[in-house]
Amino acid sequence: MNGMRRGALIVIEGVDRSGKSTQCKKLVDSLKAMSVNADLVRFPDRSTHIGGLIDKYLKQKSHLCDEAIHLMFTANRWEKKEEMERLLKQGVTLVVDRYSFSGIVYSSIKKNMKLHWCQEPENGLLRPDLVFLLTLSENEMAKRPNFGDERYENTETQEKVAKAFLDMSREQGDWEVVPADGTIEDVHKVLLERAVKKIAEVERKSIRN
Ligand code: 2DT
Ligand code: MG
Repeated sequence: MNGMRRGALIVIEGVDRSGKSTQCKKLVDSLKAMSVNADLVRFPDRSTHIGGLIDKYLKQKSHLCDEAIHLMFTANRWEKKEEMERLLKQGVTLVVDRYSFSGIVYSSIKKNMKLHWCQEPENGLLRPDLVFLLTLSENEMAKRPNFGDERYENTETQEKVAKAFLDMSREQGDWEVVPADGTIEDVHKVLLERAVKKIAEVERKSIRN
């Protein structure tokens, strides 16, 4: 990498309303304020052609079988891989709002969808350096009931998603489970501290697949 420092790939995962999007934005803003080159990425990226099909599906304006929509979400990550890799190599740290883990979790909780089958097409995408899983207590989840009317925005799905994320976190390195019941600022402080450490730790290492 002849002296160039690469950016870190940092993912934030969690159930709906756990504060992912807020935390992603704050993390990027704070990193920038510290003169760290950083950018926000979010999945699904609804701005691409594939993303448009995903958007219609989520808004319940179209129906797709579980396998087909799963592969669309994955394809939506594959189509961004090259650009993400280029940015990382240029030294830009990417803070990613949902990634493969949302893809695997939201699909594999469906009837007849096997975890292994869901995992397979994700292999070969860029591997994150750090994954934050924001968790909510049951009590706090019940206090944030403002669901929208997209698919998956219901209590039953969210409970399954929360459990599946926790199961997944036990099998992976590079994951930090962060209780997110607290204030936006408290959670932000934890994420920023861990992210800054990780950015320094990986800047001379190669990007992982
Ligand atoms: P947002 O509310 O964050 O826009 O997400 N989802 C997301 C999947 O089912 N598979 C995926 O690969 C990704 C990234 C989670 C919209 C919904 O899309 C789900 C919630
Ligand atoms: Mg949502």
